[in-house]
Amino acid sequence: MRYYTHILLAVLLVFAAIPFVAAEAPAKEVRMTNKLTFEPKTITIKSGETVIWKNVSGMVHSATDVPSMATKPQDAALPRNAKEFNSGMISPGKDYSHTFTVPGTYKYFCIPHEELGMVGTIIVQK
Ligand SMILES: [Cu+2]
Repeated sequence: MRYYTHILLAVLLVFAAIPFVAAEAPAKEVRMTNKLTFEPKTITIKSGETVIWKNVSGMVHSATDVPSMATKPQDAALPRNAKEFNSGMISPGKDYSHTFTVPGTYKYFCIPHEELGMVGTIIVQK
């Protein structure tokens, strides 16, 4: 009888844990490529979701949304009240994550390749 009680307890624990696992949405992926692009270039997420930038190229990139660092003002934009973010240099094979909690449109760029057109957009919905 004790044996079955233990199994029952184990099953209950597994089911109790599922909502916690499901509550955390997987990060949306943006790849940084050898073609000096963010792929996809534009993504739409929901507020509270996380974007993970993966450097799948052989060179260093960044994901930067700091208007004062942009060569062209239109390459960096944030909703009012949103915090700037900057991955710094991401080496080949490395990644960087940022969680977006303020809805709106974010335009960001790669520091070494902004002038070569390496820019992206994230639309965060409520
Ligand atoms: Cu780049």
